[in-house]
Amino acid sequence: VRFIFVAAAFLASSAAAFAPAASQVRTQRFTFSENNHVQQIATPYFTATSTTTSLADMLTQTELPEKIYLPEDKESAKVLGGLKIGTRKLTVITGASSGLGLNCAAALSKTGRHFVVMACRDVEKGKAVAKEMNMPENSYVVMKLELGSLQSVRDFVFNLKAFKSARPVNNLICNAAVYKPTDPEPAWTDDGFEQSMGINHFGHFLLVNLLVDDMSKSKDARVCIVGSITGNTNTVGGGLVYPQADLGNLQGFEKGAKQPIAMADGKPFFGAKAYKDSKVCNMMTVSELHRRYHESTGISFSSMYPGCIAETALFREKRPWFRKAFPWFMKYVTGGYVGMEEAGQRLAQVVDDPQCAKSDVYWSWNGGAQTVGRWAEDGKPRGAGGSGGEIFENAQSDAVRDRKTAMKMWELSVKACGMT
Ligand code: NDP
Ligand code: PMR
Repeated sequence: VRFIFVAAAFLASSAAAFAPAASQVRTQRFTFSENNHVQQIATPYFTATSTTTSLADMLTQTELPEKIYLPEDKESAKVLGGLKIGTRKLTVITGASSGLGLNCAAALSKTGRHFVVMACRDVEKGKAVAKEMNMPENSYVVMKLELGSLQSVRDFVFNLKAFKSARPVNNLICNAAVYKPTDPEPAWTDDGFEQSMGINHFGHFLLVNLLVDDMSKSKDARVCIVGSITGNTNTVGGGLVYPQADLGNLQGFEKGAKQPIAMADGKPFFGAKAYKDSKVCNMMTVSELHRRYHESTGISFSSMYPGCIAETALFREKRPWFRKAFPWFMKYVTGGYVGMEEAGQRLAQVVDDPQCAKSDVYWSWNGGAQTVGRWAEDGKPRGAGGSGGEIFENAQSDAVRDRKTAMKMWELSVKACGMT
């Protein structure tokens, strides 16, 4: 796979987008009222006639405002969304401004097979890091998405639809996350969810649901929600290391999952556990999406564990000694360490490789130390995820596969996100 990426990177960088089919391109100018809603639509201000610059060039150079409110009429929507993606797949990835997401976005953009929408909470950071990673121009766009606000999720979907016009989204990767192991008190999202659950689960839950319909129009559409070994209690990392993920009977979700309720099980706030619980919800969402929509839409839903990417900003709250020792421990003791670049390629593989078209799979890689004893009773290999491994269909813990809890989680998440 790495081979393909490298080869495709060459192709992507040499392909000069495409010659413009139409010679005239217009975009619309909008003025915004105080609450950022469109007030007045001015006449087209950008008219270009060109046979030398590609259409894609012109339109990616046109800055997209954070919020675009389009008029109802389809003609204008078509013009603003006129960026030519060509035959490339339209791939949306959240949290593309750092770590796994950024490396995945870079890997995909360099294949020449994907036009990447980098959905970032900090657009300027997204643009800067995309440049640092040498992502080919015209292979991506950075759009605002703050997952800690359901309104921002809705705005993002609105803007994305305007931007891409009628063309369906091919791939959606829900990658963004926060981990708050040292916070003594919970922090809250705009909607009053505890942040780990709000950002990692609820924001993505709404996002996927808002895009399923659109994605059903594309062939070989894939949704991947990033999971983790630490949310699976059938692993050493998730089963032996305190605290374990446990949604209980979802008592906290039943009470609305909002301030002052911090945990899914309704118990007092525990940051490290909140992250692991959110990963369980991520993985359960995948199996419920599969059950509800795979047959009717053809979309493949999957989750994955990239390996322990011990040097990412996910561990920003951890003390300096931990951040130093953790990669070493993962490399030399557990064998579960994987570098950011390789992890990014793994995530990219899940949406790009024909081998990964199957739905309802939890993908993992066999690198590093094998887990042994009761963790491998069914004889299935359970690699710790370290570098150099082969992809395989991993088995999730019974708690993650528990249908009854997954259905309840789904229904309560629908309510919490105001989708009823
Ligand atoms: P990073 O912290 O490097 O990346 C997280 C990304 O999420 C960043 O781009 C961050 O934006 C973004 N993000 C955070 N909060 C929000 C928000 N409110 N709205 C929108 N975007 C937000 O961590 P990783 O790359 O390590 O994590 C990526 C995924 O991989 C996560 O789902 C994590 O659970 C999973 N994972 C990670 C493992 C690891 O060992 N690191 C192991 C297993 C799974 P910004 O750049 O602005 O901070
Ligand atoms: Mg863990 C094969 C053993 C293994 C693997 C694959 C991981 C992955 N971890 C393993 C074992 C251990 N860890 C052991 C034996 C210990 C006790 C020393 C240990 C400790 C530990 C800590 C304190 N591990 C951690 C932490 C974190 O703060 C990380 C975490 O839980 O974040 C939620 C973490 C992780 N260990 C992993 C992975 C992948 C993580 C990080 C992130 C994640 O799940 O997203």
